[in-house]
Amino acid sequence: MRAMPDRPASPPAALAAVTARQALAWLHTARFLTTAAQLHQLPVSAVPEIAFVGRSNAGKSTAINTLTQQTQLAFASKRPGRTQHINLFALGRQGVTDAVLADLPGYGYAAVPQADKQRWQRVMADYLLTRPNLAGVVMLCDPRRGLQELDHLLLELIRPRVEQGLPFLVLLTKADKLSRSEQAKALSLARLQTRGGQAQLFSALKRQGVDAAALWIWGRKHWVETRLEPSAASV
Ligand SMILES: Nc1nc2c(ncn2[C@@H]2O[C@H](COP(=O)(O)OP(=O)(O)OP(=O)(O)O)[C@@H](O)[C@H]2O)c(=O)[nH]1
Ligand SMILES: [Mg+2]
Repeated sequence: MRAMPDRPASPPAALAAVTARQALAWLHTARFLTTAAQLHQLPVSAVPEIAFVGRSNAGKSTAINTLTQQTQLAFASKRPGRTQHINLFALGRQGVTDAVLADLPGYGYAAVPQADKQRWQRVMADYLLTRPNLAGVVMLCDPRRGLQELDHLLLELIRPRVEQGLPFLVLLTKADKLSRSEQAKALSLARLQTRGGQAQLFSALKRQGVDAAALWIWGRKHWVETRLEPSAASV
């Protein structure tokens, strides 16, 4: 029988030792990389990419701005449907890109023409199913609305990739608008609905859940490194 490659069973020590402060300092290096209306316009890349998905107005762009501690990196707006392209942001020091954040257009905004909606849903589905360097998906959900039909469709769509190990996190945004007991209820419901998946509360306004989300994103960078380069991780 062939010997199993010598892979670390638990996260490498370097990852365990990282503090939220370090993860946030790394996220602060974010800069605009590119924007694409269609999948084939995205650069081919081996760098781990973490996608932010969710209904229009859920708070994706605001979460990216909060996590990167930049006020206007991603375009956040009171008007739903503002993010209409896939916007990529590069992370890494000294001009070296070691991860990418992807801000995806929100779905479910009623005022968008049906044909545009369908085209976007197709682009997003293709992106989530085929992007080879996808290293994590953060689904943002306003807990006052809860996970809705399109969120469930998206969950079903990516379930096979999640079952194969693609990390997935639900961020319940705008937590500042809920009481403590409403927060607890929303959290347990989201965990139930994602069948025990990872979910946490997040508020850009109160900076709630920011450290944990930053550490989760940092972990995705490492996760791909250890999976793509097991021999490098064991030397
Ligand atoms: N109170 C509160 N409001 C928030 C929070 N996060 C986002 N918002 C508000 O929610 C609205 C929508 O936020 P965006 O970040 O633009 O939402 P989006 O998901 O990127 O929306 P699309 O680009 O349309 O898909 C804005 O008015 C934000 O100020 C939060 O944590 N607390
Ligand atoms: Mg947006």
